[in-house]
Amino acid sequence: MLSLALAGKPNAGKSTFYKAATMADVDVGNYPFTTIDPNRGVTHARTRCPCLDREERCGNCEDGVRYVPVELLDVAGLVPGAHEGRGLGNQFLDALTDADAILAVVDAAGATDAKGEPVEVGTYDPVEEADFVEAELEQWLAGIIERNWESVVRKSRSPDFDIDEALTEMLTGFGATEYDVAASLRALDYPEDPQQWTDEDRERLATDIRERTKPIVLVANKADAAPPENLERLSEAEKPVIPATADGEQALRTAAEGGVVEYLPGDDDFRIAGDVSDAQRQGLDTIREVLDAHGGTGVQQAINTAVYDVLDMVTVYPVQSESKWTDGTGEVLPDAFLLPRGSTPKDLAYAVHSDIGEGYLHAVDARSKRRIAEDYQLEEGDVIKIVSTAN
Ligand SMILES: Nc1nc2c(ncn2[C@@H]2O[C@H](COP(=O)(O)OP(=O)(O)O)[C@@H](O)[C@H]2O)c(=O)[nH]1
Ligand SMILES: [Mg+2]
Repeated sequence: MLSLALAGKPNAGKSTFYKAATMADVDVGNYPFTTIDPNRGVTHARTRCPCLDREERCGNCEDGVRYVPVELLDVAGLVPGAHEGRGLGNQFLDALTDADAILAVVDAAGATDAKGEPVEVGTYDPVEEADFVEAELEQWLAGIIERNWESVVRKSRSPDFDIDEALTEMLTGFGATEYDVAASLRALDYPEDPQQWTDEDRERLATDIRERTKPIVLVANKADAAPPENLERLSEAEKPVIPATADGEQALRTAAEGGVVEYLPGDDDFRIAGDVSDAQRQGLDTIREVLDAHGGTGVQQAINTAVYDVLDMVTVYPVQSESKWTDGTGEVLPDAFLLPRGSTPKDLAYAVHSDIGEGYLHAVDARSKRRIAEDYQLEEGDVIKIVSTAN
């Protein structure tokens, strides 16, 4: 499953975001290290269900709104100097190696300082930490490369030395593939001989590998309490920035669960459906201000930005019957897979099951009922029947 990790300093609202996005119970509070072990849960990317192109809803969506499972990790708060082992530094950074992308959460209200200690709003500038997560990650990675360089130099004396191989071996723990390393070495100009590499060469490698393997979406949280000026300045960061209210999302999901409001994660509005007290109404009005200003609470938007924009995934629906869009049991559009754009029907076959992939014969587009080419690039919302010797 695709995996996203929440990162940022203590008290930015990571656990609140996690809890809202997964609706699971975790500790939330004003303690720097409330979350000691990485919390793993399931959240969802939101997309348009293909059943909207048919007469009846499939039963696996909310009236055409489809939620596709994505793993979400809530990791311990990061403090400046984490790459040197400060706070729970190394544990934190280790937890991030599993992630395909990072949601870097900042307290846009500026109600907590660089270490995550509560301060008076307006006395700390959150823009200062807009690049904080990648800086820590890159310095950490640069340290790993530095410490392992001796062994690369040693290996380089062997006649069958291959720099791609040596670096892949070193960086695989960080989630870098052979392909990432090759792309990095191509993008940047390096001395042939590892002994000639400078500290700057190693730092550039760390930066480039981080960009490739851990792209970041900045979540400007506590938008409900943030001066608009902070949000504006944060939005100038060189990565996607999503204003959000994690606790607003949590309140809406809780209210929706209790039947108090009609709201689906990612909606740009909600409707009050039950009895609410004056205090509740006031709370809901504050949340609505964020929705009006930013088109949602930002929680779903941040997840979707990571999945569909930054990681550039498409949602594809394998079926067994191209006429009914069902699986073997008659369920309509039972599964949705997230695959990188550019994936082919055979890639989908492998994602369903390695046996199906190995026995792949051809695929049929369930909309046109036509056979599709082996090199066809799957598109968002494709419904595909795979014909394989294994099914
Ligand atoms: N005003 C406001 N407060 C929030 C929001 N999200 C979280 N908080 C509060 O920020 C504090 C820290 O939240 P928590 O999720 O524990 O932060 P973590 O340390 O990053 O996991 C708690 O008091 C939350 O209620 C938000 O969107 N708006
Ligand atoms: Mg926490």
